[in-house]
Amino acid sequence: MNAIADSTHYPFPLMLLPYSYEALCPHIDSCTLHFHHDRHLKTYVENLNKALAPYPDLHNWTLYQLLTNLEKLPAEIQKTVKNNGGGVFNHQLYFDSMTGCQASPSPILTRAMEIAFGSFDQWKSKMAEAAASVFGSGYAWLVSNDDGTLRIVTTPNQDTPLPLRPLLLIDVWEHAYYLQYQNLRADYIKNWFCVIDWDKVEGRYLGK
Ligand code: MN3
Repeated sequence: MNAIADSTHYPFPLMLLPYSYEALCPHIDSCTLHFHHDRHLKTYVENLNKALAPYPDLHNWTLYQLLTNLEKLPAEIQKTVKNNGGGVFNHQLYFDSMTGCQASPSPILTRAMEIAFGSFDQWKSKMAEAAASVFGSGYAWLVSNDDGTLRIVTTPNQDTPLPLRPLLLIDVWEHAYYLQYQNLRADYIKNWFCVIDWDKVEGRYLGK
């Protein structure tokens, strides 16, 4: 699924995990995935649908449309849609950016990383640094600009980097790692690099 091109609208469904709860072990354990997907994401989906329920005019809007037109929404639901719609968007993309099958970036992506960051390893260390630097809850992202150049950004809370094109993100809210890693965010970040689904990242980069 490409979350950017996703055409789903109200009532937004709870996405299925694209792998088993054990698939990312030992890097991310099944208990963490159960709580993160079945409880945290589910709550964002429910709250988003609840906020939109009284507004039939918005029921055919996609998540992308809602999140990039927040100022056009009724004032009383703007914040709720930003937080919960962002929570749905970010988590769908996060879960859909991981795999239990080891892989590495393709030559196209590797080349784009070399241009933007010097090398794949330098991208890794800059991405890890960005993820570690998020104060409190938020995300570090790999995004592409309109001209195809790559950059790293961070966002607080459930903000998204839209309309920049998101390729990959790491969730550094404590709920993403605390059950398994407790306060050791750096260890979680280091292991997250082992479960990146590079096929999906490349698909987003190429606009598929
Ligand atoms: Mn999360």
